[in-house]
Amino acid sequence: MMEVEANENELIKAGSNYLRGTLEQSLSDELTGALSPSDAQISKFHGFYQQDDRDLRQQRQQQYLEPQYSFMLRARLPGGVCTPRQWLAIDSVGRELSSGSIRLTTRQTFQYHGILKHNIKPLIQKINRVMIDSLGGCGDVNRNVMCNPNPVASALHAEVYRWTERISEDLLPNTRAYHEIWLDGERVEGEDSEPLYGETYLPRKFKIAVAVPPHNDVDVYTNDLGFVAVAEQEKLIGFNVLAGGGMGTTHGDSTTFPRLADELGFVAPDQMLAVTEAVVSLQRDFGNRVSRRHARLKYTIERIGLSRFQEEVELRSGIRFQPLHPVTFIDQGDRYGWVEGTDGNWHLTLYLENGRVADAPGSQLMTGLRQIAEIHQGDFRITPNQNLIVAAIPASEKGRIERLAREHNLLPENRSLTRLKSIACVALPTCPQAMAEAERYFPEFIESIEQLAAHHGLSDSGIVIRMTGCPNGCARPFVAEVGLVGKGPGRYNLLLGGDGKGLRLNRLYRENLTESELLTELDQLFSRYNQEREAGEGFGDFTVRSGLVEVDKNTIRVEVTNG
Ligand code: SRM
Ligand code: SF4
Repeated sequence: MMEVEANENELIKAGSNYLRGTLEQSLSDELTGALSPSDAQISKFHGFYQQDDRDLRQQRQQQYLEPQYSFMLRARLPGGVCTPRQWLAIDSVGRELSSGSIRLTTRQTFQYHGILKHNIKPLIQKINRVMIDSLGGCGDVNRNVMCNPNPVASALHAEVYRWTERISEDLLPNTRAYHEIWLDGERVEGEDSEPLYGETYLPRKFKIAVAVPPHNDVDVYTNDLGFVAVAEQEKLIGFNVLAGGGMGTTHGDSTTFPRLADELGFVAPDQMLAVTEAVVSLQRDFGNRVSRRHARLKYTIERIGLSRFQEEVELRSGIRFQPLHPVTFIDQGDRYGWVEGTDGNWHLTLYLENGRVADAPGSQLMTGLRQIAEIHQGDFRITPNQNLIVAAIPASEKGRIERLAREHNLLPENRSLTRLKSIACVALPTCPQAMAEAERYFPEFIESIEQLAAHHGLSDSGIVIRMTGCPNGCARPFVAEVGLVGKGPGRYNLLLGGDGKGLRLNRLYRENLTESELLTELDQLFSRYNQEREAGEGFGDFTVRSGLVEVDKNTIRVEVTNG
């Protein structure tokens, strides 16, 4: 039911006739490259965002031209898994209908940038031919469901992945609008309903991840809803359920904050969907529909209290949480190079800096992946750290795949551990929220860090560094050992104290620093770390132990779950 007071987005959703809005009229309006303002909101549920090239904004304004509008489209790809055939289609679409690159994201899917309005429909139709859609890629619904992708314990991973897919399917919007508008599906009057979401969908985006310990590459505690797989003798027995994580904040607004999810309890695998639906329906009914800034589940839980939230989940799902099972996480990054699964197949994790798959002089990444897809018989898995795994390779094919990967600069070789563990968000020039550079600037920044580390004899210590162009937190900077969060052009907040496992929030150390100020600070910190660290102590742990930052006990999850 609509609340009396509601923000603009709620009214747009309510008036959209289950996400149709006037999208078709907006698409056929040839006078502008843009959509109408309300359709630009509705389009997100269909997986695409209206953007404009920020590098060109001023110039176009001076020429009295409208901004250089184009669209970013984000696909739905549960667990980041796709087949070589699908990859070949993803590649062709990237070349033909977007800006010519593919961007792997921190939630294990891919995006295209620079799509012109008239190319949106052909693009969606093309990916649909290989069974990929973009429904719920963005918008106030469940987003791409993440799942730990590097399957050493092959059978366990396969089972967990199947649950990931089921959650993703279960939470898809029911509306036929996507099929009608993009796939020329039949129009059936009066047939729409949204039994779970309702006609105003959720108050805000909703994110789910499933982790398979001991790896926390999905940063499970940063999700609205998290599942931690518990196995006995490599057989799945259930999940620890977590709720209320999130990263996004607003500079200068202390009512917004990053938050790690709380642990609710343990459930059996076949109880997972009921618990998921209960949490989603609770957020639908209790989430803040007045202030979008405070609309995520983390604020709902803070407002109604964890114990009431937990009771409501139990009541709605008809499931009583059992005590948590102890689990241990050891890292939050990707495991590069070759890994052998228990089924005898091999998996090769490639390195794609900040997830950008493109061809450039001397670095034909996109072509390399295409050539691998042409011969590969297993599948591909996009990782939560913007990389790609060539998965399920028989031993006999290892040589051929590795040769292609090496020829095209796709292997992690010759990169520092810190570079391999670090990520940055998209930011400029496409992201409308960016206050500072991230993806474009990060490689150069890491080079300076590598020099500093070498100077202090720290070349071997892989530090998790994450940079974002604003405090929305798309590269999950608040669980990094070093978080760099854009504050303004060329300026960043420096946060320290993550544990390298995604189980502890970091803390603000210095504010609004320029690059040279950042490097001066890090120079001093590295010097102390080199001299004062204890054996085996990570950089984040060192900054906390030595009192450089004070970490609030509520922002640590390690004590509860470590077995
Ligand atoms: Fe994000 C908004 C990119 C993962 C928190 N995010 C955006 C937009 C769409 C900007 C906008 O509002 O118009 C960015 C598009 C940039 C571009 O040009 O492509 C954007 N987010 C990304 C991606 C592509 C970053 C990346 O470098 O990979 C990631 C796509 C994920 C996906 O495939 O679904 C991405 N965003 C995240 C994550 C990480 C995660 O989910 O694990 C977060 C932090 C976790 C969280 O949600 O709390 C995140 N993005 C946000 C927020 C802040 C939400 C909040 O609760 O305050 C926004 C802004 C918003 O929603 O209003 C945002
Ligand atoms: Fe854009 Fe900010 Fe997300 Fe970076 S963190 S992609 S700048 S919204």
